[in-house]
Amino acid sequence: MKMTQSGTSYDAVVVGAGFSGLYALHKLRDHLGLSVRLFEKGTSVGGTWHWNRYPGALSDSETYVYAYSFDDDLLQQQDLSTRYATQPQVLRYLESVVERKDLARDIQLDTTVNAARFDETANQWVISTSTGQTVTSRYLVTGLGPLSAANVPEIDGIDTFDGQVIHTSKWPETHDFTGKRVGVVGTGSTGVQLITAIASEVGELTVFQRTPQYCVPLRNRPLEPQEIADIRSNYKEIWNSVYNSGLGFGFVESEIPAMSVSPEQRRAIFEEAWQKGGGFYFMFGTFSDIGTNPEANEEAAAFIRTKIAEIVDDPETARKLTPTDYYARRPVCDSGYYATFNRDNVSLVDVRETPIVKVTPRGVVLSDGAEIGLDVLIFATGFDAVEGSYRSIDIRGRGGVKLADHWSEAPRGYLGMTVAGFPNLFTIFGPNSSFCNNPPMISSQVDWIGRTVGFLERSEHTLIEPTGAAEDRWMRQCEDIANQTLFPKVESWIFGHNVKGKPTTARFYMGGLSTYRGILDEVTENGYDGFVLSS
Ligand code: NA7
Repeated sequence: MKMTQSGTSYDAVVVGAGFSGLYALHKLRDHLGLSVRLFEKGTSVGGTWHWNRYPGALSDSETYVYAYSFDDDLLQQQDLSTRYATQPQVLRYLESVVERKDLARDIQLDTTVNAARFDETANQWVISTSTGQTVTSRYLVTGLGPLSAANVPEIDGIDTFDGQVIHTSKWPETHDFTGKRVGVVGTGSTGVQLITAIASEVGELTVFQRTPQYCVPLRNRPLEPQEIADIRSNYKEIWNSVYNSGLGFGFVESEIPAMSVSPEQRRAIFEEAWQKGGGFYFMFGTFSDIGTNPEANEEAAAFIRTKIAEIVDDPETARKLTPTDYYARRPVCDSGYYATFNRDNVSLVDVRETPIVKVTPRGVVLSDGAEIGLDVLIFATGFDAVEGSYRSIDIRGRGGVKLADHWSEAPRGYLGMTVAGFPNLFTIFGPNSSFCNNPPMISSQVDWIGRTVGFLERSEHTLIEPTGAAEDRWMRQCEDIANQTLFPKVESWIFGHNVKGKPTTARFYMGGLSTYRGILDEVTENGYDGFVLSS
């Protein structure tokens, strides 16, 4: 840090203290010896795991791969007591990283970055914060998270509601739903976790579902001491296989097409996966082509539909819960979701059949005139994904161009981390990053950013930015790969369908983690192919 006439100056400013920002701070400060300031708008570190404190919040990646891989001590210390980690466990893990790596001294909490402008005369970023500070830095690294800007539907009369309104990503410090009439809008990964967790706690629960989901049981459980010992003694092989896989979840991805085996074998493989648990395993560990071949997809979908019919007692409720479209969204994992609807205090409203028309002081009115009395209305309605996190910061690059304008037709970026016209800006998990288990994706990007900044520090160049052509090429590549899958054929946040007015386009690189890492290596080895380096 330097004090200059224009204020405080750092080598790098990092925004966000989640998985991305914490590793970026460590990498830039401790590996490269730079002065770094991290600004975080929350009252504590953790990012997603700070904000999403709703009951039932849990990582769908197995605990041992929902971690940083860069430090053996951190790996050995990680709490592996359960197969999947709950929100408090993940938060504790991130807090322990902050402690062990002595990161807190460079983190400023309760501070929102409002604006960041690239000053072309001084070749630096000028960053202003909610605390009235203006600081400058040579590098700006954003770790805002692809799923952090809440998506709250506009419903007539919502302001008149006498009860409590909550979005799951802004969960209150405390809550007491005992005996209360609670409504939950939304049945994505969040809604499914929340609904299952609170059903036994509330008086009455009404679930407002728009699109039914294919859910596969997670089967969380304590890990046996032997399993923990095996993981701890095999980290090298584990991370090697994670980084050499398509999705980075720690299981072997299937290479067998679903229709290449007999119907009996197929059912047995699905059943085994259903019992083993994990939605990602079910989709990618059973057969190689569930996400790409309509016939294979239908086999998986039909298997799950049969399970719904077996689990749910009331045929009408089962009908409403049963999806008919492709099984091609981010796989939803559950811990007893469908069975929750067998409880006497839980009811399901299909808002495609009977939409919510308004909210009154007493509750929610449906299109058939029915009023559902509520004390609490919870929105599990997801996020303005990827670019949504950037809307609240006024980021301006060369020529004063606003990032929001550069992204008006679609969020654009090269390799998911850099943007044309915005020198030395590194967007961790920015548009068209690799779609896979998040920590290894984030680690791959931060390692690349570290390598790139290290290169700049050693070279005569001071600035790096991608060309517009490289950005276009990357976007086309991401679009082409996505179109080879069934995912764009179904509406979801992955392509921006969930927020009114958002362009629907590829927001992720779906070519697999190992290929993505190979591309990053290649770009570096070819002298930063697609980039302009300048002084
Ligand atoms: P998702 O997966 O976007 O789910 C949001 C849910 O809210 C989904 O069921 C939506 O229905 C529903 N929704 C959204 N807007 C409305 C309105 N206006 N009316 C009724 N229902 C609505 O968000 P999550 O938080 O569950 O998960 C996001 C990711 O976070 C998840 O994939 C993990 O990676 C972590 P729809 O399906 O769009 O019809």
